[in-house]
Amino acid sequence: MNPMQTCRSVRVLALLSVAALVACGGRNAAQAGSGGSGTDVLALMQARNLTEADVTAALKTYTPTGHLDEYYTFASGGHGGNLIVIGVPSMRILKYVGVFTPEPWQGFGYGDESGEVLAQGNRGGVELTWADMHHPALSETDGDYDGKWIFVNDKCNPRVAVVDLSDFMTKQIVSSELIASEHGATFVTPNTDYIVETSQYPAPLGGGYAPIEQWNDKYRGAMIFWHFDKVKGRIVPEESWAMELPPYVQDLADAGKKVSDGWVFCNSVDTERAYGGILEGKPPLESGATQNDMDYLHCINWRKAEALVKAGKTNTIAGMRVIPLQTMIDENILAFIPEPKSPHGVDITPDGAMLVVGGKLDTHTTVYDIPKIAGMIAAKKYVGKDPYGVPILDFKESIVGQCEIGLGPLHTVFDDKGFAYTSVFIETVVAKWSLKDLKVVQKIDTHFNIGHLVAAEGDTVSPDGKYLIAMNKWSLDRFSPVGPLLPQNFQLIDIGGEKMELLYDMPLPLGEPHYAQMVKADKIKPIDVYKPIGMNPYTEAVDVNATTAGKERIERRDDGVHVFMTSVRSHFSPDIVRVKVGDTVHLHVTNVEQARDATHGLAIGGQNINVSLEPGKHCNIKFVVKKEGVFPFYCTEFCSALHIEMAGYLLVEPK
Ligand code: RUQ
Ligand code: CUA
Repeated sequence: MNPMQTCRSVRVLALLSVAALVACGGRNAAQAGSGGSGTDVLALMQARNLTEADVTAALKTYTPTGHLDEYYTFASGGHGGNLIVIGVPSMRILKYVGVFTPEPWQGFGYGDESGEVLAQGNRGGVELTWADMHHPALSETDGDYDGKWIFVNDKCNPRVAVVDLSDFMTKQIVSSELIASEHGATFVTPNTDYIVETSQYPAPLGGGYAPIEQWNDKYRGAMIFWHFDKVKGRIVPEESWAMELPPYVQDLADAGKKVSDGWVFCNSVDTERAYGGILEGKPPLESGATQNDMDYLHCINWRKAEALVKAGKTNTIAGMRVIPLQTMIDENILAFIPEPKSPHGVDITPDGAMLVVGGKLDTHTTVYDIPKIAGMIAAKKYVGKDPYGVPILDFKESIVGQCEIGLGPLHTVFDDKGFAYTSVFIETVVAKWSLKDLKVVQKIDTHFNIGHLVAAEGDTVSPDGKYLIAMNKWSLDRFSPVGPLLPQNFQLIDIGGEKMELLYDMPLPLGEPHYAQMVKADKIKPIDVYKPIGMNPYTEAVDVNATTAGKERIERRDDGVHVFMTSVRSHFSPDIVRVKVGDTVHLHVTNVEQARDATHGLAIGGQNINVSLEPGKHCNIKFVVKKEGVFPFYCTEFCSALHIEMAGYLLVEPK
């Protein structure tokens, strides 16, 4: 060991003895500092080739058994169509929540009413079992996360889902045929009145066909404002509305807050209105859409738009009330501002006064001055019009300035000390910069090719400035190889100190997650068990078919055989169910347990049925028995020593 290492090791020892001192309340400080354990740590460090920085990072993230995490991170599950719940700083995965995709462990989509929720997401009569989830958004009150719901989107088949954080279950999926794809979703207005969903690739509004050569006239974008009812905890499609936008490829969006409350901003690419056609002698979209130096930042006064909807100034397309583009222009609701080449992220500062745009092919982040923009729009200080007549503000007049950040800035999040953190894709770093003078103060390498990033409460009115996760697209040599398809790499970074410090690499072997939300753990208050017994999570009331112990029965009715069943460690009652081929079986199962974690599962062979019965939960399962036979059913959760014995028979007799 060289003297340098010795010196470092002594410091680590000191660090460890402080940690030990804290841990044992100072009682055995002397032993902890000088005993055998210290020497073991040094040996361990050497054996595992760990540096002092490694040990410090370990101390900042290691979470002993029984200790809970400080934050929850809700990450999109990308192509998995599910939501991933991760504890921070431990980076332990706590749950996958089935959203757009069946999830067998939760019984989501395998027999009970969850199938109806999933089916709400079918479009045009096509059953969809995957999604491209991008941007989860937590519900907000006054611009701060309130921990009640989280909304997620599907970019490919434009849909929005509501996940209830009281039981971490998907309660609703909505979708409109108005648009054919989306990306600027989901973003909530500061009091969760609306969940914003913006189209991405233009198409004829409401579906249907138009030749692509008629792009300029027949293809359009749109922004949907899904109204959220906070009492019911559901989106109300009838109270939702949309606005027509020109056929530029609209990208990310963000809702104003505080001084900018009432505004929504949205990026676009492809002001050239290129649409590809490689074999038809046209440039591919990637080059066709990047001819111009500037694209258009859309500034939308949604409060004014809402008033127009109430005044009935809408057309109805695919069942959705839509404000026509011309009305948007006439009423001064939509204005454009040039924004540097191929913009991507648009992120509003915690005070609501500034807007940061990252240009994928630019070396700057551009910072816009929202109150000034609002003033210029009110005064109609426009310098031009786009081909559709949308007024344009002057670029230089609209900005505070630009920060020289590096090649390929994408997304920006904030801390509580006036700093912004931008993911820089091509340079593959997180750049920390000051909102005061727009100067970079530090860059930290990511491994590799960072896409989105998330900071603790980093897109609210009061960021915490503690942790940041770089959500990297590539992981190359970071993990043991698993074939050509590699996991994503979530890198936890400490942003609490003056310098950013890398703490932990977490492989995420599922889909390509795009964005996440990180919320203080004490804001999330899930229930322990369903109470009272017999609760149906979808109606949020005791189910009319809920059964109590002693009332179990089988009734043959006109619409089929109704089985009123209970589950309790370690049996189902009834445990023998006799039906005939062709019968419709209605299984009404109540888990009458109230002990925390006493979950049972109910799987029936040959029927594609597996439901999850958390304590107190009631499930209604309906299926038709198609062939005669003997079908064992059993519990799929190891609930007790006699779990294997928690079984029964579905006996299907011939007709
Ligand atoms: S967003 S990084 Cu940038 Cu949908 Cu994917
Ligand atoms: Cu109930 Cu296993």
